[in-house]
Amino acid sequence: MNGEKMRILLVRPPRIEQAITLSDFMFSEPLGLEMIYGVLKEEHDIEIFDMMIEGISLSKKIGSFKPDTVGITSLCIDVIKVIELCAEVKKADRKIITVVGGTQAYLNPEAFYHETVDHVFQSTSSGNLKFFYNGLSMGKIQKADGVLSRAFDYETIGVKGYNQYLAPDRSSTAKYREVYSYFGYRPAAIMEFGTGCEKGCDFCLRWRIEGVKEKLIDMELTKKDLLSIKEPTIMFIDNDFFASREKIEGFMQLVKKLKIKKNYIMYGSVKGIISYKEYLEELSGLGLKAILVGYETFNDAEMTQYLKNSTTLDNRVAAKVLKDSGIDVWASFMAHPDWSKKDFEKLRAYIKALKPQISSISPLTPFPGLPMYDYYKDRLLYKAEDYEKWSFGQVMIKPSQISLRRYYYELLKTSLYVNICINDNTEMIKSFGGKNVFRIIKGSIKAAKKYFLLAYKGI
Ligand code: B12
Repeated sequence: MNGEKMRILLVRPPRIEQAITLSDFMFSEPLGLEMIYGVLKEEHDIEIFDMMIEGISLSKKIGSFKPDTVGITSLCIDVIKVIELCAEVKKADRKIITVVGGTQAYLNPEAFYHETVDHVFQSTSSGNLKFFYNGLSMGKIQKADGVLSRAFDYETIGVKGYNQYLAPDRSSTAKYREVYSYFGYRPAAIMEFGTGCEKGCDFCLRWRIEGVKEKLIDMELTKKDLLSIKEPTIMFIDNDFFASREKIEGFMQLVKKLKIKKNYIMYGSVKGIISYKEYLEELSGLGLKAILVGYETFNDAEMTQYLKNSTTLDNRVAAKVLKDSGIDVWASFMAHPDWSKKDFEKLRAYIKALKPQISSISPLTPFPGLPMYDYYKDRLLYKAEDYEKWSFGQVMIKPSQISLRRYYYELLKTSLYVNICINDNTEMIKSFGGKNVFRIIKGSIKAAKKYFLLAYKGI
């Protein structure tokens, strides 16, 4: 680098009050920002400011840190907040350069085309990060691949690539790490073993974010990262840890070789769990505690509509295999907009038969950009730009069989029934400890209150 060392503040926006979020259940570290930190720390003075935890305002932080540039990460529901934060930066000092990145910048960069946002990182790699920030440090705005700059009328430079999985520097969030958690496991870190997903489910954004090809992350990077994690629990954010024999065996060999003993949580597809069931016992012995499985629905026509590539019978087989392995199942289901009261009853009965330890039920969300968005366009309750509504927790499609109020009521009733009446809660207290269970209950009450209000208002 030939320019001056810059002061870079990386920000994760606070949780917004309006959105239905998983808040107290899942609260992971800002892995993307830790990666940016890892790439730029040698050449610049850089700090992460996690507003999900911090008590002070961004302007106050700007006053003490005096950044030259502020970079903010984003998810779908954060758009309005991120733009407000950029306005706060510019109000503090117009010369501070604002940069936005993250999942939402990848999926929908146009959302950030605003006078207070100078640059949008649609895709990120160590190459474009170094090139862009080193340019800034020399006082130049350079056209960089994957970066959309207001100065160039958001012209697309280069080919839109996927975000590169970079080595995170986890010390960058040292002061926050105690709080990061995954459900009952606290503290917990997150990492990824392989990117991409070959399943191609219709409703899912994840293979669109990471690509349709499963690729293992560089083993040296993974090894170093695994060894650097101090937390007793790691949640793997891979879309399907059970994607291939090579992947599962690679993981098992690695943790055995490194003699790492931790709790692991993974996503697993129903097909993968059934195909590779012979590994479950050994994985459990190595520390695999819970698998997040998308069972989605009790209805095979919907499974077909979702291009799920598995059936409701497969779900039952996977549930049985998992029950025998002793690994907990955190299941997710999607409420179809054409469900009647009877369908919700069928879902409750189905969940009772599958008996996962935890069930989450979200309304089907046709996220803008998915083919499903066009299909349901005429029934949408909100506009694509109502960013705070796209939380995957809010009902977005007008129900056809029952009123919206009744629909929320059924969602709430089903969540409470399956998680309180069906699950064995003393088992949960035994494995998570009273304090963690209290945190989860507090979170559930908060989420239930929001659903209750929506049901009451019927909007
Ligand atoms: C971990 C995770 C979380 C964590 C934290 C994520 C975070 N960034 O802070 C927690 C648990 C808090 C969370 C919460 C939510 N999440 Co979430 N989450 C994930 C998950 C599992 C992994 C994300 C991740 O860490 N990826 C890896 C990192 C490295 O990627 P990345 O952040 O994109 O970073 C790369 C680049 O984007 C870039 N980058 C990132 N930030 C910045 C900033 C700058 C300045 C620059 C230059 C570059 C840059 O650098 C990285 C290197 O390439 C994904 C699913 C998945 N497997 O992808 C869902 C996912 C991202 N979440 C999703 C959703 C919907 C949510 C919630 C709204 C759910 C809810 N109803 O509560 C909430 C919203 C949080 C809030 N604001 O309150 C959706 C996102 C949809 C969207 N369009 O944004 C996803 C895709 C899951 C899904 N449903 O398909 N989530």
